[in-house]
Amino acid sequence: MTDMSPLAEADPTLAGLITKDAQRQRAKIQLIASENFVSTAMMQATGSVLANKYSEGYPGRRYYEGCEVVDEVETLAIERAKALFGSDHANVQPHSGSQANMAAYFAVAEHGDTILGMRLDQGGHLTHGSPVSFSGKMFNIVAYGLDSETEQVNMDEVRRLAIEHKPRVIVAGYSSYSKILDWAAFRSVADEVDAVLLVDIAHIIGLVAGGAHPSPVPYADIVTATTHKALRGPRGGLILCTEEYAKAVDKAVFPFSQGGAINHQIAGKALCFLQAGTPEFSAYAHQIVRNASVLADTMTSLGARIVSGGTENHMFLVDLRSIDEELTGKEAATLLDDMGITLNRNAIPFDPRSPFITSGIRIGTPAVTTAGMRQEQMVTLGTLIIEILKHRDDAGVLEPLRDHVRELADAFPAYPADFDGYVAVS
Ligand code: DSN
Repeated sequence: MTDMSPLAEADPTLAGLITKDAQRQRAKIQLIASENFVSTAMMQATGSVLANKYSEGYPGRRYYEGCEVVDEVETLAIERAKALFGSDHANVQPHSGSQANMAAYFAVAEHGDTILGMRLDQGGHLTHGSPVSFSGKMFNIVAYGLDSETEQVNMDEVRRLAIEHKPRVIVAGYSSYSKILDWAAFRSVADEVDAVLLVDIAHIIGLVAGGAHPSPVPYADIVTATTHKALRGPRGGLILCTEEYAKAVDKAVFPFSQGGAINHQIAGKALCFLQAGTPEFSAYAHQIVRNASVLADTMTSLGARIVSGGTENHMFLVDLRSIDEELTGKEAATLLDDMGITLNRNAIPFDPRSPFITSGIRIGTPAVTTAGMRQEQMVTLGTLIIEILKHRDDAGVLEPLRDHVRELADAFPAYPADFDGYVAVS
């Protein structure tokens, strides 16, 4: 199959690398909370001829001729996004979640305005105000963290900071936090200080779409997201907003922060919004949450401390010091990957170690749920992770555990064994 494909003929080196990564994805258990496995239908949509078309502007208002079909594709994606999430307006052009956040900020704020967001080292995202990101460099950032006792967002603290600093924008959302945020409480604080409420659901968009997590759309002025995480769509971004901010959001995406729309990715977004509206997807989203909960509970029962007291979504952080005071996130993630379980190290709240070393790991269940794993496998997986970490210096214990991990990965493959990693052209 491989040697017949146009890609393998044109560039065997590249084709070989793609196949090598398909094998990596299949051979190891994928627990990175922001990753998933797209369907081959998604690969067809995103690998289509729509990649050839330039279409700066919006449907019906383009700067190029020949946009009549991509207009239909983008309109399809917009209408499906609006229907799926119940929003007034959708912009499906952001190239990524970071681009979506940049456009959302500049739709409602000026360079130098104050933004209140969650600290990166306590669960937020780079674009919520980290000093190394455009957000921290271009805006005056005030950050809220987690309560040191509960390791959860304290709305009294958010309110206190909002009243003191009068931000133009309040950001609710995260990339490593396992509890449900109180959207109504954020709305109330935003109203009190006359701020715009921006909710970043990049991580939980699939859970929201599937009804497995409360939706912020009724409360937020603007919602930003990615389409490639729990939603299982193409790599890209999305902005939803009320009618009031529609024009400003569109202008902030194009021409302010982006050029041409990436039409093959927009086609993929149209497809994923269709798929995410089905009962099957809803069942999938609920299973992601069940799997995360069982995995966290299993690890807790074996002595691990889960940050924030557990999980209510698709992910959680493990405080590795509860397993071994000396164990770092870097060492744990490297060892687990070598053993066949891929995840990432992650700072835990109030982490005494550097962000490069960390005291935690982040675990997420969207990808393993796509691969077909259920609660039974989560119990096995949680036990394997703990056993590996507890016996990290004992090769005699690790070798049989490696075999066990491989058996589990083999029983729930992301893709068929003979899949090249790219769709065939018929
Ligand atoms: N890098 C993503 C994550 O892993 O959470 C967020 O953008």
